Amino acid sequence: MQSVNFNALVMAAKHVYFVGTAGCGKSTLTNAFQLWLQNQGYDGITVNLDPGVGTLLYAPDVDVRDWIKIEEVMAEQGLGPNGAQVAAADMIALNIREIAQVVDGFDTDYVLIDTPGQVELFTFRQSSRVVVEELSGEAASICYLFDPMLAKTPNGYVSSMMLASTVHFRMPVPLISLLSKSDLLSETDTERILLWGQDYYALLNALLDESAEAQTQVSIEFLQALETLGAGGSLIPVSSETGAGLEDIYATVQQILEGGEDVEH
Ligand SMILES: Nc1nc2c(ncn2[C@@H]2O[C@H](COP(=O)(O)OP(=O)(O)OP(=O)(O)O)[C@@H](O)[C@H]2O)c(=O)[nH]1
Ligand SMILES: [Mg+2]
Repeated sequence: MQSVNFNALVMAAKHVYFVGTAGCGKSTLTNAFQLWLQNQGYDGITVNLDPGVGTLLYAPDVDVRDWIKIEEVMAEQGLGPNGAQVAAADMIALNIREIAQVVDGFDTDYVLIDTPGQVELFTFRQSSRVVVEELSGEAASICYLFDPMLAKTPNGYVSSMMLASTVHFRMPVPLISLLSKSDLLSETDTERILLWGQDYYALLNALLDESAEAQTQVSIEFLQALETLGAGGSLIPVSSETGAGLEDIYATVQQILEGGEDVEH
């Protein structure tokens, strides 16, 4: 009879991908969450998956730019920045076994993965799915960051829900929705946004109150479809600035990937 190594399953590092639209706070949160983990006595390494990033505010433990640099792809293949990003995404997938070996070489509780700002690249390229499967397998989870300025209006909130649902649809791994940079929102705005995540009718009413424009009608149709599909759900408000919500990210990832058990330290 085949035996299962439960110890290996429990001790495996948990992988968290930070995903979201350009400038929503992925890199800052990757860094803030690593520091938070370290302050709590846990180990966490960071992986930069963006071959096009110029300067990062933290020094990643594993950096995809050691394999692929966007400027070199542009020069060698005669591509513009966007075409080069697409080519680079495929090149990362081709090198992913080697990158995964380097990541696996770290003895760590958490692997925090900072993804490129072009969320559609991560979402729609088959190569990204290969990267997640090869790098993380069963240990993968995604933190999807809602941009606070977009999530503030009912129409923007539904658009963000659609993006998060698309990411979830394309990447069949657990997805945790975060309200990013919550320190930039007033308490009233934060409460309103959090209510929309918990109460379908509150969001529907907010959409109806917002305007009678055609755009709102479209949002309502989308919202109804998302509700039927069981998409959406509560957001965790977080801030890399104040540290709010970082503990909640930790608790949720533990809950999802390890059935609520705390890592030993
Ligand atoms: N007030 C506040 N500002 C933040 C927070 N997180 C990030 N920022 C700021 O938002 C801007 C973008 O942050 P990044 O972390 O670079 O965002 P990103 O999603 O990695 O950006 P791209 O990789 O370019 O898509 C920077 O000016 C950050 O200082 C936060 O929690 N609170
Ligand atoms: Mg970034």
